[in-house]
Order: sequence, then structure tokens, then C-alpha cells
Amino acid sequence: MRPKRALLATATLAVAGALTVGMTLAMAPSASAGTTLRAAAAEKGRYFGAAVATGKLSNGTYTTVLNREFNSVVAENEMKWDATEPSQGRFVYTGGDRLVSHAQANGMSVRGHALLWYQQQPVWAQNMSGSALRSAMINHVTQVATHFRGKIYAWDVVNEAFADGNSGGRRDSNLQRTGNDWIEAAFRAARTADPGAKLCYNDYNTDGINAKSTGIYNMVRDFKSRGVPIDCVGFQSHLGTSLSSDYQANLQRFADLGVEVQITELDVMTGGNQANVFAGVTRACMNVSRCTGITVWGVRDCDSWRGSDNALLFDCNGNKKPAYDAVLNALNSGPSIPNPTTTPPRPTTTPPNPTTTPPNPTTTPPPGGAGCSASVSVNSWTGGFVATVKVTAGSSGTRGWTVGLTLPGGTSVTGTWSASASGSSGTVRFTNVDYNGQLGAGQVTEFGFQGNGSGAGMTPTCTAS
Ligand code: 9MR
Repeated sequence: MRPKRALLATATLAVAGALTVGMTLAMAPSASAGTTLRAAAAEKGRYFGAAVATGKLSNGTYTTVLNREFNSVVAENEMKWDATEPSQGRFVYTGGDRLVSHAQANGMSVRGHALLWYQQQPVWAQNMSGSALRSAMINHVTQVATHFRGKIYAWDVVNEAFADGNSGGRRDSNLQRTGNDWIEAAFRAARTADPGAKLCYNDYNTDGINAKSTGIYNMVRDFKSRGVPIDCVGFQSHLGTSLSSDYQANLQRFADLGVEVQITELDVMTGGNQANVFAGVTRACMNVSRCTGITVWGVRDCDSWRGSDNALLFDCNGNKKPAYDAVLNALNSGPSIPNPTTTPPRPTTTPPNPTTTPPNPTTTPPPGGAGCSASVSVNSWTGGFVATVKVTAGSSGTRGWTVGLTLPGGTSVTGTWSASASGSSGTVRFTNVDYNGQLGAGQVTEFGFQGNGSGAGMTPTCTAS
């Protein structure tokens, strides 16, 4: 969305007199309350993310806040089509890879944004149409999702494909003109390329039940009924000075279709209600059990595309604003996801590398028995931690593996990615999932889990099959 359009949208919200969010700023945090956004969200089985401009990762103020407060990142621009395929068939992943490395080093999951969007297309794609464009766009989805395979928690496969206003229909674009089935073709290609990533549709001006959100709702319902692979819907939430009273109800109706919902680009116009609007969005997400995380669209006010709106949670010096306290309180006051192991902020892990030769499924799998080894690294904070476990196959490779870990007393697992866990406290066994069980001799894969309590002193054992 271009800034002009967003401001118009926010003005409309204000003029429409949408209900101001209720006051719930001051609930006392519980004894185990998280003291950072990432800790507070993780305690409730969720992530709290920020859009990152990788050029700013060398700015100490920026990176200090980012690493302390957020456990998910999304590239503000670096994974878009113009950045990743500047000329047809020539792929550039420098910025995206840099962000993924930063995430892996700091216990963060990664949202991928965005495989197909009518804006920020490279010029060569803007000039294409018809079947040539259709092939080029599907190839783009395949190549980019393959490159980042295993590293992305959720991809915005398609961004902003619906029209504003009352039509409830698709937006005209060169992509749309390749045929109305372009969105499902993109989702199918993405699923094939990275079966582990959650696949999202992402849009703005969907902050309540309106014609546009209903158009998207109908598409998601249709996709679910026909088995088109869609896992999540992103609500950008570039907001004005108030929050629609049916914001939560809108999230809930999508969740009821069986998809995850995520707040993907949250920012809020400054003013007396900013903290309340931020808190209202956070509460709405917490109240919807399939709402797995919130991403704000930048770290500090001066990092925001909204310029003088001062639309974020930190001022330019990295100081917390009242909106920060409001969000933290809302996170600490909200319910946990009932069964967080089904909604893991998965991949900060090192994935199977698609450029190496994959195990050939038609040959006999490597014999088991020669073992494997595992090591664990823990990123902890007061009351919680994220553990990354590296599994290394022995000389015969593995067909599958199980890692056993004994957790310290009072510690429990609240989410797992790239493995399935049996048990959540005491001795917990983590078994490979379908895409990372087969390892060649010496090959390495990673999985992770997050927990409440302390993750200190865990010694993993590894058994190969
Ligand atoms: O924040 C992004 C800004 O740096 C880019 O110049 C702009 C280009 O259109 O895109 C901004 O991010 C947009 C996001 O990718 C999709 N939703 C709307 C966001 C704000 O415009």
C-alpha cells in the first residue's frame, strides 16, 4: 500500500466513528509476566515480531531494541520480487539471507514477505502479461520459496490482491489479468517448494467486517473447501486513531475457517488513543486462539514508513512509549494458546539445503543404528527460553531420529518446531518430522522448542533409526 492510500484509509476509519477501544491498560502483570514483548508473547505460545530493514542492523540502538524485544522478524523490503529477482532468472538473496542469519543467531522466527504483490515488481515483470507472466510468477514463487525452504515460519504468498471499497472483488493488476486462478496457483507452487512453511494471504483495510475482508473470507472458505493449500491470513492493520468494534470478530470468523490469523504490519497513528488501539489489537489477537502472533511494521518511530505519524512502540532513541506498556500488559493479561505445540513459531532452524543433493527416495534409505548426536543451545530470559537443538547423523546416516532431553524441574515445553514432542515436562522425546528424518552421513539438521521456566543444563541424547 502506498502511504497516501493508508492515510486515506485511516482517515476513513476515524470519520466513520468506529468505536474507540476500551480502556484496559492497567491490569497488574502476574508473577510470571514477561518483561519484554518477546518473552510475554512466548509465554502465551505466540510470537511478537518487527519488520526489519537489514541496512539498520548495524545501528546499535536499533539492534539492541530489536534483539531484546522481538522473537520474529520480517524483511520490510528485502524479500520482495524486485529485490530477489532483479532480472528474470537472476536471483539475489543477500538481504533476505542476512535477515535469516540474524534471526537464527537471536532465537527469532522469520515471516517471509511477499512472494507475489502487484507493487514492487521488477520492471521486467511489470512489462509482462499473459502466459509468459504466469510462468514467470510461478517460477518466482518456486525459486524463492525453495531458497528459503525450512527457514520461514509463514510466507505471505500473495499480498494485497483485493480491491478497496465496496466491490469485495479482486484488484486489477497484471497478475490478476493472467487469470483468476493465479492466487491458488501461487499457493500450490509455494506448498510444493516449502512444505513446512505456513502459507498466508495478506492484506490491509481488513480491520473489521467489511466488503473487502468479506471478499477475502469467501476466497479462503472456497480454498479450504477445495483443498487449495492455505494456512493463514495476515491482517496488516495499518491503523488510525480508533479500532473498529468488530476487529476481533473479524479475526475470529477467519479462524473459524480453520486458518491461523496473524497481525502482520501493525502501526497506529499517534494521538491520545495510540496506546489504546495497540492494546485493543493485542487483546483481540490474544482472545482468538488461532491468532499466533503480532508483527509491528518497524522498530522505532523514525524507522516507520508512516513518517511523522510516530506510529510504533519506541521513539527514535529506542525509548519505550506508552503504547509499549499497553501492549506488554495486554500480552501478559491474555490467555495462552490452548495447545501451543500445534502452532509453533517454527523455523529459525537450519533447513535441508535445497542446493545439495537430496536423499533419493527411490533408493534404499541408509541403514539405521550407527547413531546420531545432538547438542542444544539455549536463548533464555526471565521465565522463558528458546532452545535450538542440532542433530548430526553418524557415519551411516539416519532414516529417522529421536532426541531425549530432561528438562529442569518447573520447566515445560510450550511450542516445538521441526520436530514433534512427546510430553512437555520431565523427560521429553523429540522425533523428526517427515522432511528432516532422513540424513546422510554427517548431515546436520536443527529443530527447536520454546518453554516456560529455565532451560539451563539440558543434555540431549540422540537415537537414530
Ligand atoms: O515499508 C515498506 C516501504 O519501505 C516500501 O517503500 C513500500 C513500497 O511499496 O512498502 C512498504 O511496506 C508495505 C508492505 O510491503 C505491504 N503492505 C503495506 C506496507 C506499507 O506500505
